[in-house]
Amino acid sequence: MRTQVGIIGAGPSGLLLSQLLHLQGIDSVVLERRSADYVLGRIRAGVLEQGMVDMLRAAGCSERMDREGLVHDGFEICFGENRQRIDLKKHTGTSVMVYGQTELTKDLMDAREAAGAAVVYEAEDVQILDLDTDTPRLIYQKDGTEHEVVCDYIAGCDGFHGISRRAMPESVLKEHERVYPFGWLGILSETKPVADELIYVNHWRGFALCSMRSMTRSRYYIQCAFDENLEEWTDDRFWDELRVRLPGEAAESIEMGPSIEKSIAPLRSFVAEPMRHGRLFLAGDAAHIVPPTGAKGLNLAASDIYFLSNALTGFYADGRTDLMDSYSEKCLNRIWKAERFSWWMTTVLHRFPEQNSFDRGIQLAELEYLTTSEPAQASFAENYVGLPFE
Ligand code: FAS
Ligand code: PHB
Repeated sequence: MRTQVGIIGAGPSGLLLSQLLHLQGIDSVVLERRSADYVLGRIRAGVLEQGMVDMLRAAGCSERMDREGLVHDGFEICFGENRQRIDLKKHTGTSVMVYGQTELTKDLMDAREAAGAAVVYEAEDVQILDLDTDTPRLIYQKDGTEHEVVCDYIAGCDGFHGISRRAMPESVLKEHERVYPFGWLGILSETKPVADELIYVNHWRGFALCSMRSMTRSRYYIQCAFDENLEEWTDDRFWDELRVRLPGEAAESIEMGPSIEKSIAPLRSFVAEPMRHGRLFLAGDAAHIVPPTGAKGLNLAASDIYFLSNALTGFYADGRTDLMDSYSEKCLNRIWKAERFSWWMTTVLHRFPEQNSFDRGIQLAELEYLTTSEPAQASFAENYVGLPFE
């Protein structure tokens, strides 16, 4: 098979890139090692920055999001007896969209299928070959047969555990990482959300977050040990611990019900540099990971794909290579600012096992300053809604 852009991974990054290239008349093939159902079964992000919303509209995949998504102008931060709303709209003039990653991935899958796109699911043992030539190749196994895709360029959209980052020469690749000593235990339930907006909680027992997917489907998280055993967390135990951590009024009014999904996510900050080597471009989780506290992971994938789709379009439409040359630097400039914000939010809202009384005092001072200073809230808000794609 011959294509212009070979894309590894059919998560949000790979599918969004494929759809945007298609609209510019650029051909791509997407190779995904899992089934479509498996990809859709992963419950992940819930909050979209305006930049991602704009990208989905540009991709022609926003009709259901615009119909079912929830526009949120702010959210609450709670610590001790304090509850403070951060007014995103007032400070930035913009909002965020609550619409699950599962839903937007489904919308992208449907759009690719409607366009007759070459998205190969259950493509096993994908390998990158001849990367240092003008015609790099992807080979993969499917139904017991080896297949080949000859490309001009390869987009590594295969997430943190994918193969594309490992195809970068060790002499070139630099990795930066911080692993946090805790995880997030999350559940999804067909229950009315406890509030109309998100509630982030710093509690002495640990972090908690009240989120949602709709006004009838809630998403809750509590901080847990990084090596927590999911089997030991019955629904009842989860609800009891969540309610201990919530402010009284919320704890009293929360609607509880059976979990329809329950999982533990590890928390890490990670950046791989550079994000381009020759004809290989890394995008999304393949190149960076943030702790989900700041709701940045999926939204960083959006800005990567914005820069990469523009670079590839510039090349095929006008023979430009300057946007390809500046791709990595442009992405990393925005990535590091999101890494900083996500690290800061995680550091301020979570209980660290080794935390001493000074650390706790600093955390409370950070929260006290944020919740009593308008300029501090304005700075926080511009990071939360997403810094510009520039
Ligand atoms: P993805 O990991 O989504 O997709 C990569 C795709 O590549 C996968 O489908 C994978 O199967 C495929 N792949 C991997 N190796 C391959 C190979 N060798 N060959 C072919 N295909 C291969 N972000 C938030 O903003 N908020 C959250 O609450 C949040 N929660 C998260 C919870 C978890 C458990 C995880 C892992 C991430 C979470 N994230 C969250 C971040 C998440 O949303 C990512 O940012 C987002 O999925 C990034 O999308 P992709 O870059 O497409 O990577
Ligand atoms: C979610 O709804 O899954 C969610 C929302 C906000 C976050 C993290 C996760 O910061």
